[in-house]
Amino acid sequence: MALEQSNLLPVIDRWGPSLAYNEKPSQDSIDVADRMVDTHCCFCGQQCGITLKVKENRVIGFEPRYDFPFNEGMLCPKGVKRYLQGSHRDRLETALARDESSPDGFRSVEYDQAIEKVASEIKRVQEKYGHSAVGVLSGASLTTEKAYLMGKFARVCLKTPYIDYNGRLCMVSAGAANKKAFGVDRAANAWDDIVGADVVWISGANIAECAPITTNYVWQAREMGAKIIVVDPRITPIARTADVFLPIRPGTDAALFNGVLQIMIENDWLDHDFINNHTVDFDKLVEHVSQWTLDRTAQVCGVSKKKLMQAAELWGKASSSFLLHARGIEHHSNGVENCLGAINIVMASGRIGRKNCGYATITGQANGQGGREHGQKCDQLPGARDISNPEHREYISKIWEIDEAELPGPGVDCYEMMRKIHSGEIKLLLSLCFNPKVSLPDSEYVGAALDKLQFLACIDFFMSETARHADVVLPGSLQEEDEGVVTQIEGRVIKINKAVEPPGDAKQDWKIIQDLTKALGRTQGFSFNSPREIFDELRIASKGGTADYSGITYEKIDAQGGVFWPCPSDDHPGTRRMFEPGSNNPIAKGAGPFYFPDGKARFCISEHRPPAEETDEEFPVILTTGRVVSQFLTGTQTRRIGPLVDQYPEPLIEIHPVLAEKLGVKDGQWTTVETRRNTVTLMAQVVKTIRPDTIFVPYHWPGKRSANRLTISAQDPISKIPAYKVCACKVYPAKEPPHYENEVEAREHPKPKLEIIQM
Ligand SMILES: Nc1nc2c(c(=O)[nH]1)N[C@H]1C(S)=C(S)[C@@H](COP(=O)(O)OP(=O)(O)OC[C@H]3O[C@@H](n4cnc5c(=O)[nH]c(N)nc54)[C@H](O)[C@@H]3O)O[C@H]1N2
Ligand SMILES: Nc1nc2c(c(=O)[nH]1)N[C@H]1C(S)=C(S)[C@@H](COP(=O)(O)OP(=O)(O)OC[C@H]3O[C@@H](n4cnc5c(=O)[nH]c(N)nc54)[C@H](O)[C@@H]3O)O[C@H]1N2
Ligand code: SF4
Ligand SMILES: [Mo]
Repeated sequence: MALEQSNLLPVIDRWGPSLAYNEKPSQDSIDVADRMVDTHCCFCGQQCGITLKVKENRVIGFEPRYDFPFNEGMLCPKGVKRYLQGSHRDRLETALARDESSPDGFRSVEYDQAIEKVASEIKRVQEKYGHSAVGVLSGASLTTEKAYLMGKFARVCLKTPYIDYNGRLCMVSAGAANKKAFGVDRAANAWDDIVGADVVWISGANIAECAPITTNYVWQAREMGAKIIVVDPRITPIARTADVFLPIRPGTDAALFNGVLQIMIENDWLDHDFINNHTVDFDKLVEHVSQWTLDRTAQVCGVSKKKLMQAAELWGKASSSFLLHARGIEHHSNGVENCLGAINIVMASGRIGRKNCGYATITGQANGQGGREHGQKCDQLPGARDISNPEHREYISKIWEIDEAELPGPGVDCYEMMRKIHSGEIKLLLSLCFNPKVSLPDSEYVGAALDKLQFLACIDFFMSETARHADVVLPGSLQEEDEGVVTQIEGRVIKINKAVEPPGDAKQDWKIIQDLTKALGRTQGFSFNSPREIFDELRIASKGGTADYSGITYEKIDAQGGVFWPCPSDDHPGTRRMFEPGSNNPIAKGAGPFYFPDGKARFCISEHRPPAEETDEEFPVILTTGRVVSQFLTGTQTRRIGPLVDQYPEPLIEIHPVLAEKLGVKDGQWTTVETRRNTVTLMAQVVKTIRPDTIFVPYHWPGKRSANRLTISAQDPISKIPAYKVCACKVYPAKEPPHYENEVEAREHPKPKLEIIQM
């Protein structure tokens, strides 16, 4: 697409030349490092190895790190430029308190006073309204130690059931489906099993932009003769090179998988031995999918019968395969069913638990995997234990040295917490590593909830859009300012190493949380002196759970270049491939490889349900949302990194020429998208790489450019994931250009004043 440079002028005028956002850009290029720190990228779940160049207390650059086997030195643009954020002038170096008389709404305050203020508000609210009037939001970009601490902090210190995390918006549909089918939630294989597979199936994952290193594995597989099947409403870069591309109608993946399984059954492309010996309930599924005839599937999914047959035949006849999916099938009001559909075609083929026979969801955030295992989910305790299970409660209560009766029960998902704020049940919120104002659907409702709170405290290193609603903002730590473990996309536990100290009054997040416990006078169980001490407790807490880390140590991670969980004892090397024949686990106890008492996997019916909001005469176009390569999530970090902004400065509306023509929309012109919730006006990008009934808008921007002003808050009933990938909209040429100038942009927030004002 040729976007005229002049169309972008308002953007460039407003933001200035890219490197201007960093304090000493010209200095950086000539500085010589005095230390090199091997660590990992702070952004996506692939967790590429990277070496940071450090001078004094400043990260000044990076070197590729070839010794980490996953990426072998390769990085995407975000990994290359991440080092620029640490010295950004917007970095929060003091605590801030709301001050309406200040031009930017906040003033700097002493850190200790800010902690006292948050603690006194927690006490006040809990004394008046009870413990559960306080809620906690947490994040999967945090290290596992911090995630563990947050779960313990909410339940033991605050005594509230209301904690949930941003992974709720991410991989929970896959997690729930994996637990239903396999009894455990982790990628079944390491990525090297992709290379050598006959067929690679990729559904709803834009790997070139969102998991770029995964592309390399797929290409290596293709070099060795693999056929590639891609299912996506857009011709993504990987789809351009696919052998079979199915341009699916958004929201119909369960139907597609059912249709493929039906073809497999009709042609007997099944592994009967595997089905008979290692699974249950295939019969029920056979009956269910019989309704998914080729005609019906093609009609519901909006793809040709020929392509469906081709995909089913390639998959059905293969002798080895790897199926990958991501949010494209998970961000739906029937996201769990979609994932079950994917798992069903894997299990019917019997191609799991062996070399080059694999299945995985592509995790999202840096610690998307580890962050969903150790108790910051509303219904979970460490080791992927269940907070409603009496034995699990008893075990964790002992470790936390509390009476089991004191341990709160399950809470609610993070969107339900917003509803509870509206209904007045939750009055105070503490948010760490979450930017719900931009990331949750129907964001007007979310903003109104944040403003309704009696008190909001945020811990962040930048002034996020959510933090702008806060009463107190506490300056937290960047990834390179702390150590700890994360679990990357393959289930490999790796070590993040500290490169620099947090600047000014900023502190490691775990220290801030412990300072709060001190100020609350509830320190029992919160006297950790380091992440290592937290990890040592976490190891014991996870012992015997499905996500067993008890045999993992920092030293073992260093020695082995990472340890795959489960790793149940000191002499255990870790588990690279799950579900291998003969493998053992704490639930099956030798009965079989899957995590159920009989050791068998479960076929579960994957029901097709239409999207929560279907198109109609008034809103005839499907809106789907997602990502671009140079921006990350709500953009608080990447919108501050000049070269990444330059790569994709503004959200664009991807629209097919046929639809554009019909609606009078032109390339590079301001275009309005309207849903039942709100409107957004952005520039159109007319491309042939999208279905003509669908538009795509990336969601990394706040305010009036935020895609989440448009999205619907419908959720999957099981996983509670929001349906970001489908809602109904109308699209028309904008009546006038949008006015963004008056909205407070993250990057326009001036550095907090340095003088310390008494609170
Ligand atoms: N550059 C970049 N990389 C990232 C991130 C980022 O923000 N930026 N975020 C990380 C995180 S947290 C995540 S969760 C992952 C997300 O990684 P992905 O899931 O790969 O990314 P998305 O863009 O959300 O959506 C993927 C694809 O789903 C397609 N899609 C939409 N609706 C449907 C549907 O109904 N069915 C099917 N089959 N496909 C559909 C979209 O066209 C899109 O190409 O990326 C991680 N990596
Ligand atoms: N429309 C639409 N909406 C979506 C999606 C979509 O595809 N479409 N995708 C969803 C998905 S998959 C995801 S994962 C969510 C992400 O949604 P969020 O988690 O809300 O997004 P982030 O940008 O990661 O916000 C995290 C905040 O924490 C801060 N932060 C990051 N690391 C740390 C840390 O270590 N310590 C501290 N103290 N702060 C930290 C960042 O500066 C940022 O302000 O968005 C979801 N929203
Ligand atoms: S964002 Fe992901 S793919 Fe890019 S360098 Fe970081 S970890 Fe690697
Ligand atoms: Mo995500």
